[in-house]
Amino acid sequence: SAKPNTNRSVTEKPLQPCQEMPSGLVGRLLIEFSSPMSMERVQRENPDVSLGGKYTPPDCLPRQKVAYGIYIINQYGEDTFNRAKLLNVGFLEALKDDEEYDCFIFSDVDLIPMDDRNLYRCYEQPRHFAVGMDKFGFRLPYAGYFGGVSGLSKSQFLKINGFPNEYWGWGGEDDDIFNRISLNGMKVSRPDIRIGRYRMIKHERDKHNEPNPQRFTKIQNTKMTMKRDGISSLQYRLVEVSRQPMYTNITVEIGRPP
Ligand code: BGN
Repeated sequence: SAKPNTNRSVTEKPLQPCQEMPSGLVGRLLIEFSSPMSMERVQRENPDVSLGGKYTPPDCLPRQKVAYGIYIINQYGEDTFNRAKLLNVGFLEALKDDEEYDCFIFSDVDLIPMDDRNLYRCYEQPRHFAVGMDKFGFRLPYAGYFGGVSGLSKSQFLKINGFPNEYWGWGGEDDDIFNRISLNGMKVSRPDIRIGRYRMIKHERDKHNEPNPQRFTKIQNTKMTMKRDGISSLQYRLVEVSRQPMYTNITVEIGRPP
C-alpha cells in the first residue's frame, strides 16, 4: 500500500523566478528620526527574516544572491577608522557564510533609504545608490561621487581587486573606488535622482576619523596602488561573530596606519 507523498520538494510546484520589480513596493517612504525605532518593532515588522539577518523570498526564486544577510562590520579598538578596509572584510566574511553570494551592497551605517524602488541588487555596471543625500540637498555633490551606499557583483568587485585597505581616517577611499572602476573599463550606474534619496541619521562627529591628509595624493595613484592593495592583500583578525535576530555583528581588528 503506497503511503501518501508528504515530501514537499516532490509535491510542490517549482518556484517561478522573482519578478524584475517586486510587487508591493510603495515608492517614497516617510523617514524621520523624531520617534525612536526599536529593534523589537523592526523584528515584528519583518517576520520572515531569520537569525543573523538572513532572508530569502518565500514565494519565488531569487534571480541574484545578494548577500541576503545583513552584516555589520565593527572596527575593534581605538585606532584610526578605516571604512574601505572594513567593507573588504564584510565581503570576505559574507562569502565565508555562503560562497554562493554573488552581489554585495556596501552601506554606511547612518544612511536610511527613502524610496523602496531603489532596488538593492546588482546591475550590469557597479552601482552607486546614494545619489541624493539630504546633507547634499538631495543632489550629487560632484559627478564622480561614489560614497554612502554602493553595490558590486562578485565579479565586478574582484575585477577592481576590491577596495583599498590603506585609507586611514576620513575621505578619499570612495574616490579611489570610483577610480578603480573607471580604470578597469567599467562605468558607474545610478538610479534616478528622485528615487536614490537618503536621510542621514544625525550624529556627533566621529572620534578616530579625522580627515586623512594623505588622501589628495593617494587618489592620484590608484592606477599603481590598486594592483597590490585590495582584497588580494587584505589582512585582519576576527574578534567576534555574533548572530543577532536581524543582523550578524562582526568585530575585527584591522591594525593601524603605518
Ligand atoms: C570628497 C571626499 C570624499 C567624500 C566626499 C563627500 C576627498 C579626496 C580628496 C579630494 N574626497 O571631497 O571621500 O565622500 O567629499 O563628503 O576628500
